[in-house]
Amino acid sequence: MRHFTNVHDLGDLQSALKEAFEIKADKYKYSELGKNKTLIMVFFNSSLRTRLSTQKAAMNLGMNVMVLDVNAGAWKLETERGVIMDSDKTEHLLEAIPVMGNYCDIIGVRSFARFENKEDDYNEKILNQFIQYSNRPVVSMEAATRHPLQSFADLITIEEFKKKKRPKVVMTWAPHPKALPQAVPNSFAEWMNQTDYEFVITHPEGYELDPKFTGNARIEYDQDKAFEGADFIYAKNWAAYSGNNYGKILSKDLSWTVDTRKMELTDNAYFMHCLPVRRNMIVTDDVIESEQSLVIQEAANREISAQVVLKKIIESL
Ligand code: AN0
Ligand code: CP
Repeated sequence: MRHFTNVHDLGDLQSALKEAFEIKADKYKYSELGKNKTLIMVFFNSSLRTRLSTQKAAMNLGMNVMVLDVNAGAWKLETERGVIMDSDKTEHLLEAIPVMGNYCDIIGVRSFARFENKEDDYNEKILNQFIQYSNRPVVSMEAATRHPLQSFADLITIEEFKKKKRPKVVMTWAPHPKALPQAVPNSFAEWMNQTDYEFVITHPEGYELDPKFTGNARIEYDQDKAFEGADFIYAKNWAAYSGNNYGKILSKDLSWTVDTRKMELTDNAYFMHCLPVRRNMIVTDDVIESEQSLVIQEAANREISAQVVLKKIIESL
C-alpha cells in the first residue's frame, strides 16, 4: 500500500481484519519493522485520539514520530497559489510539504473540510497536495471528505461485538451546536457498503450525504423506524451537504438525541460514536454510560487500525 485515504487503499477487507486481530493479540510482534523509519503527523485541526493512537501505533512498530501542529508553533501557512503573501501567512504549503517530506518516511495529515468552497473540500485539495508534493506515502488522519482510520476502527469494533453474521447497523444524525464536516459519516458509509451488513442511515430531511458515499444504503427519515431491530447504533452529527446549504446547520432538534427510549426500540443494540461527543446533544448520559456503549472500545481500536495501516505502508516502502 502506498497511500491510505479510503477503504479501497486497504485491499481485501477480510485479510485486513485478520491482520487487525493478529496485531490486537500481540501489538509488539512487529516492533522492529519500523526501526529508523520516521512518521511525521501534521495537524491543521485539533485531535486527541488520532494524535495519540497513531503515535502509539507507530511506536509499537518501532518508528520515530514527530508531530507538527500547524496552528501552534509553526509558521502560518498559505494554501492558495497566486496569492500575494502580504498578510499574516509567512510560508506557503508548496514549500512546507516537500520540506517535511525530506524529514520523514511516512506523512500523516489531518485537514478538515473548511466549508468555504465545496469543490475544494470534495476534491481533497489539501490532502492531494501532500500526495503530490511530499514524495512520501500519505496517511489521512481525517481529511475533508473521509476519516478512514476511524472507519477501519469502527469496522474492527463491529466485528468484535456482533452477535449475528449480518447485523443491522444504523447510522443516525444527531444534533450539535457547531457545523461539523461530513467526513466521518461519509467514510463510515463507504466502509459499511463494503460489508454484507444491513446498513441504514437516518437523518432529518435536508441532511442527505453525497450519494458517492452512501451508495445503495437505505435512507429512513423516521428515526424510530430506523432504530427498530438495530444491532448497532452509530451516532454522528454532520452539517448539510446538499446544494446551497453546504456546511450549514439546518436543525438542532434535540428530539434526534439518542436516548434510552430510542435504544429500547433496537434489538439491545450497542451504541457507537467516534468521539469527541457532546453529551445530551448527540447522546444522553444514560446511553453513553450504559453497558451497551462501545465508545471506549472503539477508540482503543484506533491504535489497531493505525498499526495495520502503518505496517502495510512500511512493508511496501
Ligand atoms: C470532528 C468531525 O466531526 O469531523 C472530528 C471527529 C473525529 N469533530 C469535531 O470537530 C467535534
Ligand atoms: N475520533 C477522532 O478522530 O478523535 P480525535 O479528533 O480526537 O482525533
